[in-house]
Amino acid sequence: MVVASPTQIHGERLMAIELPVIDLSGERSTVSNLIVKACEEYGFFKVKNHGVSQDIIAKMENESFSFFAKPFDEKQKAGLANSFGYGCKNIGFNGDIGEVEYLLFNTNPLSITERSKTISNDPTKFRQVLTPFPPRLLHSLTISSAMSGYIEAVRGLACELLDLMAEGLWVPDRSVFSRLIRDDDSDSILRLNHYPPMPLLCKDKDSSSPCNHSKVGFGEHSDPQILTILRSNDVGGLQISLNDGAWVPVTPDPTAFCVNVGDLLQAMTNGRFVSVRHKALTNSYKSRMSMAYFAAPPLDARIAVPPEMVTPIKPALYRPFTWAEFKKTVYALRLGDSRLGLFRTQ
Ligand code: GA4
Repeated sequence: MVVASPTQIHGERLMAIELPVIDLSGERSTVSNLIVKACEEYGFFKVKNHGVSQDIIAKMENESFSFFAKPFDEKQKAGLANSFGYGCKNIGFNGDIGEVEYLLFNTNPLSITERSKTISNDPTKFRQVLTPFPPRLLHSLTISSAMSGYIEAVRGLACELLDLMAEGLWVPDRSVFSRLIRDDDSDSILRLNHYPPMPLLCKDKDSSSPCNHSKVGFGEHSDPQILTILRSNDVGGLQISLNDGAWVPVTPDPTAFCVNVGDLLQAMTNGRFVSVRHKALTNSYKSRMSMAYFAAPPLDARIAVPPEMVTPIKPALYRPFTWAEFKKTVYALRLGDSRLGLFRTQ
């Protein structure tokens, strides 16, 4: 791990470190130990030789680019800003705002089957359909074949990583985490984010020094689900927060996936893995595009720690809860609010 000296930019301490890069083609037990170490120390790591074909990624990225290149009113037809569908600047339901436009999709395989009936040959034609699965949100989108191929591939990667984590943690039931994602009722989602270029702003108009205030694309938060598999183009912007409050910029690498622990995985590992806060800043002259797969369990899944991870020395940190209960709390709060603390046993 390379740790360079911290730099101070406009009051914010930035630390230049590189996240662990884990080569999935390595020897299995070595790989699983490296993953566990990264999840404990950083809650974030990158994977290479991940098995997701560049063709699948490129097709998905092209579709996303052509969608975001459309005129605003056409994009708006793709759905509602406050449920699944297209959104611009507004994040969640409680007034959070960022310099981002996005598409949110429910990746439930049953909904995909339903949606694929309406797949169009024009990949830019995402349009709204009604999902027949109450009590989920009613609005959903058609999913193209490139998108379902991508979702399948990243779901497979998420499951493989979760199995490696269980192995590295010596949990006897090796599919204890991945089972939740493989479930047909998994509440996993895919988010496509587009951060348009934002010219740098200067707070002090009279200052002669160069301006360097990147705008916040997606504010500081932790991911509520189990695991996030993020892929971005070659434009940086993602930063993660270290314990001491320093922000670490993550170097973009379009050939790798950036993986991070979500709140549920922190709870299911009894706090051994950390769900780390992160944010995305805009670039002053280039578009940043990211595609995040948030691997989540079914709504009625009970989130609990495998019994082997609870000992008299390390008693259960969180009470058992369902994903539905946790998700309700997440959506009742602001983006940057901490939620896991509300589920602690003591
Ligand atoms: C953060 C991670 C995912 O992007 C997301 C976000 C969700 C949303 O945009 O609708 C939330 C945010 C995220 C956490 C707090 C709540 C919910 C916006 C918000 C203010 C889709 C998710 O699952 O949680």
